Amino acid sequence: MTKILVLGATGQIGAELVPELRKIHGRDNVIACYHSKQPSGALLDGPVERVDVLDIKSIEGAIKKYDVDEIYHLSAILSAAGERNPQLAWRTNMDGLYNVLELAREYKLRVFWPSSIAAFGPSTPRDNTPQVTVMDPRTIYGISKYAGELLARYYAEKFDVDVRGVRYPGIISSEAMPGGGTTDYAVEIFYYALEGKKYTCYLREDTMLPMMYMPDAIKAAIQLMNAERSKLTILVGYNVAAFSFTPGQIAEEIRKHLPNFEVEYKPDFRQKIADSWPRSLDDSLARMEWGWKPDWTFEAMVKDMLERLSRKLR
Ligand code: AKB
Repeated sequence: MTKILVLGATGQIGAELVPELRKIHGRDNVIACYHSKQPSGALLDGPVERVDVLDIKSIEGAIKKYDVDEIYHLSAILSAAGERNPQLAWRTNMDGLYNVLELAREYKLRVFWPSSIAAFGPSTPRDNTPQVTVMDPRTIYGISKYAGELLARYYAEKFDVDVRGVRYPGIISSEAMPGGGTTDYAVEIFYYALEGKKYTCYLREDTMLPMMYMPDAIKAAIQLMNAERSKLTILVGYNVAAFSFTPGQIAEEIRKHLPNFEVEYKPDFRQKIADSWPRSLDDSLARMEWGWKPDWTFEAMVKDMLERLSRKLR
């Protein structure tokens, strides 16, 4: 029986990862940890705990209380929000990870910790971005993700901590809203379309970014955690890809279902961030080492999002 702590459970990924992990490991074995955002919905169908990732004693308290074996550490301040408060983003993202890794070392815990395409930067090749390439992040979030990859790998090599992770692209989901990311438009746009409102997109119409539907993001985390450790050469920061699209292309795809949907484009500070990220990713290492393969296509994701959200908004 594996006891799992999910830090950042009320965030976009956590809200869907917790129910999935509970299906696998049992309701009472997956503890949904939150900080500022209160848990609701399915998260309340099992244990919940308030944990501050900046307070090592607070995390340690939960580890001892539930006799934890694994941590999924998802708490982070994303790219756009990080630019509004870089000091808080650095502390949350770096000190939070450091605390988790220190406790993993001490209590011999396994850890999943995601990095992001934000770890790349303007001098990284933007198409089919290789696994190993120029790392040149320019946002505080991206800098914390790249530094985090190095720190996590250091803990793996120096202290034999079993820490693993992927570099997520933008994640699209129908359950929790993303918050403070540059790729958030790809979720917001669906709500406007379904409410019959015109959407003003903060990125240019032709801004291509790699994205992924939530079921694949969850599958990547669980599959990587189940992989045989001896087969993993890099442990953290695996590129994982599903599809890439532009705001213009997603608007067009939505219009196949809702023909009157209108979008206008008013790029803001997030354009510069998006322009520094890859357009597509080479995820062949993840495919080779732990069998990664996405299930969802762009077209199927758009159809499913519209169906799910229209039921939710009814
Ligand atoms: C963001 O936009 O900041 C995140 C990410 C790509 O990591 N969704």
